[in-house]
Amino acid sequence: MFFGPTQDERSLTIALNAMPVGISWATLDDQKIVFMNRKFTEIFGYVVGDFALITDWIAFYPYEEDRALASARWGEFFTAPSSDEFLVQAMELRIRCKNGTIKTILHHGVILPDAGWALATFIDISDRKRDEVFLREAARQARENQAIYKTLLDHSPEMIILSPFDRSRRYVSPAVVNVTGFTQAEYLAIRPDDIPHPDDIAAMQVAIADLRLSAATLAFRYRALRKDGSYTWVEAVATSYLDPQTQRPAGFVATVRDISDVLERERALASERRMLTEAASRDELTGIANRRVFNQALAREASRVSRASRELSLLLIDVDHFKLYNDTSGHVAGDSCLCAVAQAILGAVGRTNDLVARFGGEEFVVLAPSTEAEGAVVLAHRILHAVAGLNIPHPAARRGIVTVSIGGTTSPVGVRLDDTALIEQADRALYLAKANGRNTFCFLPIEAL
Ligand code: GH3
Ligand code: MG
Ligand code: MG
Repeated sequence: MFFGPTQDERSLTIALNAMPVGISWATLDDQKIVFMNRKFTEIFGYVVGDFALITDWIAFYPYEEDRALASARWGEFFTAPSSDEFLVQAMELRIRCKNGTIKTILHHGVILPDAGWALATFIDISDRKRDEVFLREAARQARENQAIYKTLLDHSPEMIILSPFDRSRRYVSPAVVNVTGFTQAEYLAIRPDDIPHPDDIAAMQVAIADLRLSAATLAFRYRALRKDGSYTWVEAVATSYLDPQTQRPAGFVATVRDISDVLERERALASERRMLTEAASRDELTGIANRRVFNQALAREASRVSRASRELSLLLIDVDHFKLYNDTSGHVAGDSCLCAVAQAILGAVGRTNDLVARFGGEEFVVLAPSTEAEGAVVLAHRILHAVAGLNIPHPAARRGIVTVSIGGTTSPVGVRLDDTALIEQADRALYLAKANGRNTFCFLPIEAL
């Protein structure tokens, strides 16, 4: 009985079984493990009898370095045995349990040579170890992620802003200096409301209010303050992010890029487009509307006249003896003469609804919506006078100056016309005007069918 009196052995067994650490007890003379407390069995699954000798136990250390450590620490006593109590220093070991799993253990020992026994304690620190490894790995991953995010943010050519709605922890990426000229610190020191141009604040606040209301992505343009005090046009694409607890939008992340180049290009394109449409609708020589515009206007007005309450009139104007003018004065003078005639016709036509166009060669047209026959006659005479009033010398003509002849027609209300009917009738009237001696006006109505 190594415990001494029976009563003491029972008490000690109860006491050791109540301990929250695993305890094994061995006798020194025969090197046998004679006792394992309840916790020991709970940790490892082993019971007394699973090992013949203390030294067998070491076979359950799966790692060589742990075996070496345990042998060295315990061996210190055996290499220089003393009669004093010998404490085996704490060590961390991995031990294979009866069911094959490996546990990490904090292991102490005490040898009492006088009494002839050795006691070993085992604290299972597997969970703590696992947590430590997990935490270390999590911390490593967090550091790695942080490095990745930082690289992304630092090298993004677009300026990235993080802006919580409570205005705490605002962030701006280094590209802020490219867009605004401000450094990150300078930019963050500016009140958010002082960054957009005063005229853009209202629109921006509306966008931010929308982001605050629901998780969304919005794009908006504004003029952003630059360090030199000027403003540059930028486009922000902002997405709200949610508070993980409340699941409500807590702020927004925005990428902001300078779009002054883009706007410049858009403006240039728009003005080019305007110029092109204008060029496509203008007669190159005289600058007044061309045949294309006239055709469109005629188609539109002819289809409307059947529903309209007023007539549609058309005047066809042809310069008299213009071939002779070219022959005597030259083509260059002919061109300027056509320009002058075009301007005279334009000046004679008062109403903005009336369209004056070059029909082709030395022929012009006036399309006059809501103009009845009487009105067309008045208009024609005004044009005759205006052209004659130019007093452009035309030695080969009977009157000695450039004149025009005009054929006019008017469609009655409620008649459905095809586009060419008016032109053909005006052309007939023009022919009559020529036949009547030129510098005159002839009118042929379109009879209601
Ligand atoms: P009429 O009084 O019968 O109309 O005689 P006209 O000589 O005016 O008639 P015609 O149709 O025979 O001649 C038209 C001339 O207009 C022929 C052409 O050389 C000239 N012409 C047409 N377009 C232009 C132009 O753009 N510039 C110049 N300089 N002349 C043009
Ligand atoms: Mg002609
Ligand atoms: Mg002519």
